[in-house]
Amino acid sequence: MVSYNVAIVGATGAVGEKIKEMLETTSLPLNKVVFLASKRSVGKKIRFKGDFFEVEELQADSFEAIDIAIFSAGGEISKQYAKEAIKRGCVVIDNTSAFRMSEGVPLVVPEVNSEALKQHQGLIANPNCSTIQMMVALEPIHQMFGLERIIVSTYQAVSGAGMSAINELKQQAQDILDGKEEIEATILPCSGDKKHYPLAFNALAQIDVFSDEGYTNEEWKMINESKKIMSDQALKVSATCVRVPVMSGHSESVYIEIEKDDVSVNDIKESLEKAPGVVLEDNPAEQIYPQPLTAVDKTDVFVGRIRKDLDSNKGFHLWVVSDNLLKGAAFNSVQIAEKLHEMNLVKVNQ
Ligand code: NAP
Ligand code: 3JN
Repeated sequence: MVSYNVAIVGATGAVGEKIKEMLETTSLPLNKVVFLASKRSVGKKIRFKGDFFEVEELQADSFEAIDIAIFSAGGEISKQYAKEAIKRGCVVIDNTSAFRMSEGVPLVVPEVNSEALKQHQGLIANPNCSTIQMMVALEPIHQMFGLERIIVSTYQAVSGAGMSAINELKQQAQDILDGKEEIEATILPCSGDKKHYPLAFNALAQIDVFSDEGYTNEEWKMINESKKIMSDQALKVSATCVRVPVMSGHSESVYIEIEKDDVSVNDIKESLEKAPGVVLEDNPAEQIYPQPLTAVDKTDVFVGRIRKDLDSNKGFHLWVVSDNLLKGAAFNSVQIAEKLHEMNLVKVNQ
């Protein structure tokens, strides 16, 4: 029986740690897993399925005899090393934005467009976390009633910005509770930008750097990736992305306009109840609605607060929550690997 050698690139990071966890329970037959990171982490021990493994330094020849490489070490590392991995016969699943919009690179959410995997030429892109959970929630509605417009506002957890941002928020919260007057901010809202603001007890309407038309890069990712995944360049999409002081679990307030007339809230709920990867949590009478604290460590996308718009017959509002490090990144990547295996789309190197 086939079994795969898998490499995690960025194994010591916030996403890499979760990829390791997802590989501990995957249905993918594994021969071995190799943990790669920068020189700084060489020799660090990683516990996997009860055994300890040393982190190795990422190098081009790390990919000799690897079948599947899951990259999560930033776009520059993907641009430098994905081709080295592919040259050595690997299929690369890339968690960064480096190739998401490249022609010929499938951008895949398995519940939505796993058929696109058949087109892969060694590289598959994993979408942005905020896009993934929105696509899982909206695809059943898209299929049943057509979709014309999406207007989304996100409430994104700090874990989406990596380990150093998580540590910064914890320190700020502690310093504020300790009554310190100077609160240090050196990373958020965006590590490469000119100014930094505290996130603790705050909300920052900036994720990634500002770009064209006053939108940030995170907002452009949601706009462009949604159109590519749903194969609909005419889909109207707009986004406002906001960082909130939540550890894990992105929340989204999503407004949609559908194509069909006379669709009820119950019709929308029925389409979601049957949908793969979606859990409906919607009972206002019992105060039941999705929350990041209850979504964390789960691989599903939770949907609630479904309401018809008061002015538009084709407009609906939804509240969509998911664990950004799982369905938004690690789980989606491992699901892609499982699908590639099921569809016989991995070349085995040994
Ligand atoms: P993180 O916690 O800062 O971890 C970064 C990882 O990259 C660490 O393992 C780090 O290794 C490794 N790395 C950095 N420089 C390297 C180098 N020169 N060579 C080899 N490895 C290197 O960041 P994260 O939150 O896990 O995110 C990592 C990347 O994943 C992001 O940059 C982004 O592209 C992607 N991401 C995607 C999503 C999504 O929406 N799908 C969400 C979050 C992140 P050391 O520990 O040795 O430094
Ligand atoms: O901030 C978040 O909640 C998600 C962040 C994702 C991210 C962070 C740094 C670089 C990405 C991404 O996946 O789009 C990237 C990137 O690869 O561009």
